[in-house]
Amino acid sequence: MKKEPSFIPYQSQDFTSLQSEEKTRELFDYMDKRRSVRDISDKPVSKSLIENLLKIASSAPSGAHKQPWTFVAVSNSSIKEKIRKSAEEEEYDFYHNKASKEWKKDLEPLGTDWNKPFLTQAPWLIVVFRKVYNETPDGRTKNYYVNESVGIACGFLLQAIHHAGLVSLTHTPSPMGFLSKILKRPANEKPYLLIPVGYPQEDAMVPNLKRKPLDDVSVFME
Ligand code: IYR
Repeated sequence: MKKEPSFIPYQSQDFTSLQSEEKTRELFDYMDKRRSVRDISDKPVSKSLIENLLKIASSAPSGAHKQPWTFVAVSNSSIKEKIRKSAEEEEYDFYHNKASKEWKKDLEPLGTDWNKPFLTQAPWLIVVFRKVYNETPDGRTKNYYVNESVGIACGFLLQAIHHAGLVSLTHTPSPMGFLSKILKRPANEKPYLLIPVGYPQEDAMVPNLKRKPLDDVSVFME
């Protein structure tokens, strides 16, 4: 039997256009201060705060509303140690063998290397998995636009982390298969991003980057 869609009224926000402009100017100033931070302090962050962040991430739109993601939040020190050890092995190989000259040159302004102390310093590591399909008691079901959906959810997550006064880093050790093993994830879940979260160290430094002006990233056709 065909399922009838069920609809409810959309709860709109009713701002004037002036209010919207003011709000978006303020939001831009605020979001423009968000930076990827590697100098993360070990100051604790409560589990309930992390739960709120994950609820915000999971409110993201997704293909056919399948919400094809799992967020694994790790505060356990011995698991963080294991993740750091494996990530640093991959990163050592990347910086010494795999990375092309061009790639290493592009990374120079970031000052990165194979050392990843933030993976044990940060109070939480949020490991995002994308669910390529679902395993249900009745068999496999499909997900759609999984990369797009999980990418959007991670964007929501990064904004929420900033909103909470915390910092994060979108870390992508490659390959990331070790995360599935250490975190014992099923075969339908693939690692997507490793996001350490915490307060910034008091003396945290970030690269002096400039963002592209709007003209370089947009085209208007009026
Ligand atoms: N995964 C490595 C290398 C790296 C790659 C890119 I692209 C970056 O923007 C930053 C780092 C690392 O985390 O050091």
